[in-house]
Amino acid sequence: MDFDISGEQEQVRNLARDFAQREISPVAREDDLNEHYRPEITQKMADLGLLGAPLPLEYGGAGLDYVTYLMICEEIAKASAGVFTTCLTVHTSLFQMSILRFGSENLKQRFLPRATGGEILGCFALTEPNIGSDAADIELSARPDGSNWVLRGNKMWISNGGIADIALVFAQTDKTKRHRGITAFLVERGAPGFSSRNIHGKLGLRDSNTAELIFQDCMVPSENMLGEVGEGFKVAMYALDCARLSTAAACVGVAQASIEAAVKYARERKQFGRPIAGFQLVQEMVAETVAETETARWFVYRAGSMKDKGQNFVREASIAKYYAAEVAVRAAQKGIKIHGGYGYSNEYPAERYLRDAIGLQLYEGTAEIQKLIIARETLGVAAFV
Ligand code: COS
Repeated sequence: MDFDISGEQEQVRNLARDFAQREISPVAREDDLNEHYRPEITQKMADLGLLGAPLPLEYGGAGLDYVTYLMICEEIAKASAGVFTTCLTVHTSLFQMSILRFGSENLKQRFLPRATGGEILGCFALTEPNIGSDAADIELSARPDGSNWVLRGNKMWISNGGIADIALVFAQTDKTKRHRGITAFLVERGAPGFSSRNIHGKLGLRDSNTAELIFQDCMVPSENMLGEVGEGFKVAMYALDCARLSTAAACVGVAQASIEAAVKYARERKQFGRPIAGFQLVQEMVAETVAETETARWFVYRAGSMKDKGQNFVREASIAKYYAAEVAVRAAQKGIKIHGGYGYSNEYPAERYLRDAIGLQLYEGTAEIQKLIIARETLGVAAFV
C-alpha cells in the first residue's frame, strides 16, 4: 500500500491547478450568470494535454494513469464544475474512454487524436425524455438499411449536446432483448436527420451546454458502430463507471472550493468583536467538512488505483460517486451558513458550489442508483426487487 503522491502526479496537479486559477476562476461567475460556454478554455486545456490525460500517447493523449487524471478533475472542478463537465467527465471519461475501450482501430484513429487535440468535442447520449435510471429500457431505435443504420427518437439532458461534433448514441436494435438489444453509434454533427435543441434555465453547471438531441430517420454508416450489435449496454456501463470516478473527484474539488471560500470569509468577517473563525460552532462546520472531504479524496484515489491495476472497480466507483457527492452538497451548505446572508447571494461563490454539487449528485446515476449498485454488489443479488 503506497499513499505517497508521486513527483509526476504533483507536477500535473500543479499544472491543472495553475491553469484553473488563471484561466477558469476569473470568468466562472460571469459564465454561470450568462450560461456561457467558452470554447477557448477547452482548446487551451487540449494544448496543455488536459483533454486526453488518461489516453495513450499514440492517440494524442498524455498517457497518464487514472489517479493522476482524477487529480486534474478535482482541480478543474474546483474552479468550475461546468468546465469539468464539458471537458472531462463527458468528453474524456464518457466519450473518449468508450472509443478507446470498444472502438475499432479505424474509429480510434479517426476520432481520438482529434478529440484529445480539441479539434472535436464529444457527448454521450443515453438518457431520453422517458428513460433515465432504467437505462436498459431506452426507446430510440436503430434499424439496418443496407450499409447504414437509421436512427429514430430523442435524447434528453445531454451535456455538450448542442456543441458536440460527435454524439455517442445508444439505440435499441432489438427491443425484445432489453439490455442485450442495445447498440452504440458515433453520430457526426451534420448527419442528415440529426439536430439539437439547447436547454436553458438549469439550476447549476450553467457554464456547460445541455441539449435535447433529435434523430429523424438519421442515417449512420455501419462503420460508425461502436462495439458489436447488442454490445451498447456494456459500453454505457463501462463509460459510466469511468465517469463516476471522475465526477467523484470533481465533487471533492467542489467541496474543497467550499472549504477555501468559507475559511477565507471566516477569517475576515468579524462579529461580537472578533473574526467568526474564532467561534467553535463555525470551527465545527469547518472541521466536519474537512474530515469528510479528506475521506472522500482518499477513497476516490483508491478507487482510481483499482482501475489503474485492472481490478473490478464497479462497487468502488459507486461508493466514490455517492459519498463524494453527498460531501460536496453538505460542504456547500455549510459554506453558505458560514457566509450568512452573503452566502445566499451570488456576490460570493458559495451558492454556486451548492447549485453545481446538486447537479453532480444527479448525473451519471443519482445517489439512489449508486446505493442500489453498492447494495447489489454487496448482497450479490442481480435484480432490484
Ligand atoms: N459495469 C459493467 N457491466 C455492468 C455494470 C457495470 N457497472 N452494471 C451492469 N452490468 C452488466 C451486468 O453484468 C449485466 O451483464 P449480462 O448481460 O452479461 O448479464 C448487464 O450489464 C445488465 O445488468 P443488470 O441486469 O444489472 O441491469 P439493470 O437494468 O438491472 O440495471 C443499472 C443496471 C441500474 C446499474 C443501470 O441501468 C444504471 O447504471 N442506470 C443508471 C443510468 C445512469 O447513470 N444514467 C445517467 C445518465 S447518463 S450521464
